[in-house]
Amino acid sequence: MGERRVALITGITGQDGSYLSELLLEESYEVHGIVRRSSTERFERIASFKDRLTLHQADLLDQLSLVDVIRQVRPTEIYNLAAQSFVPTSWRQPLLTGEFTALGVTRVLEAVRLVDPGIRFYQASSSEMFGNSPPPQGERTPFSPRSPYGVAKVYGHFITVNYRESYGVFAVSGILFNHESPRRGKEFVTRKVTDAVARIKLGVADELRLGNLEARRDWGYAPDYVRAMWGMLQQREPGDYVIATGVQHTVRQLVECAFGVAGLDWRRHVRSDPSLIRPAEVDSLLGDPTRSRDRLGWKPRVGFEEMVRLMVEADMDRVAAEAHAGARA
Ligand code: F7E
Repeated sequence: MGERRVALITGITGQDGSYLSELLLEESYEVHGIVRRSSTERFERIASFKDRLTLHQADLLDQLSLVDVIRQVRPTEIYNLAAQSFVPTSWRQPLLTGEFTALGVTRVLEAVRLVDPGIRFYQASSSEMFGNSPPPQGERTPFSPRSPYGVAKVYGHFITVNYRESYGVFAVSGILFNHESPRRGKEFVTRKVTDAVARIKLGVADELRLGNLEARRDWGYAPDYVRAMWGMLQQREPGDYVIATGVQHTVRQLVECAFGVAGLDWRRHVRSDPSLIRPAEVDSLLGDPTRSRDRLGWKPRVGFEEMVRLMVEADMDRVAAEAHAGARA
């Protein structure tokens, strides 16, 4: 019998949770996930392998529910990926964002401390914490968040570091820059653009409304990034790591690239919409992945252009299938 490898993932139905589950199943883990009860359940990202997972109802807002699940599952690793993760929503619901994205981390860590401080803990931290700090941003760059989401993530980061220092928990904070895929939610700019390109190309839409085209981001491919999460928990010592490609593009370049894949001229379709401009913007994110390369041996495999092409193609296939199903109905 090998060593027991049991993972518990919060946010398992999200983009990263779904890719991480697949990776851990390949690595022969027993994979458990926490899902919030909801009258409209959304399992499409994990549907094709849901029978290989064990899902538990619990909530980051409910301390005892977390203690109960951790007692029952007795995981060896916990990945805290659940959060209110859409930046614009954090201005509309700053308190709820703080409850999930900030205090939720403490609730999971408290449950770990109570049930078994030997559980290894991964916290999904974010490049949004750097905010206004000039690029390139690395592990030593000061935080200067620009949204209630960014502020909440800074809390999550420091409470993770604090449980490591106070209680000796193997707790790590992965500071991940933007990471995208065909499973990305359609509210985020990459997927919003690739979905619109597919719909415009297939004649079911004509226009795409966007906010700030000059913002710069370091966009990577989500399946590459979940490998780094796992790698952080396999180290001898806990630590914090920036995960990024080290390459930056503007939103405008993203738009050009995605429309280009479909042979479309973006200027004929993209309109600017002032209501999509944020109250405070993060202008320029560019990560320095030196530490993760040197210590984790981590490198991204899929670059920006290839990722955008994969996303446009996946959306074209999906929109075409939907149109076909609609025509038959
Ligand atoms: O925006 C600009 C927008 O919403 C990227 C989350 O995963 O990554 C993500 O946060 C940029 C911003 O991601 C639209 O102003 C222009 O400058 O795709 P986004 P984000 O805010 O960078 C970090 C690492 C996280 O942790 C977050 O959870 O694109 N932009 N026009 C637009 N953005 C959106 N969403 N929609 C637009 O129409």
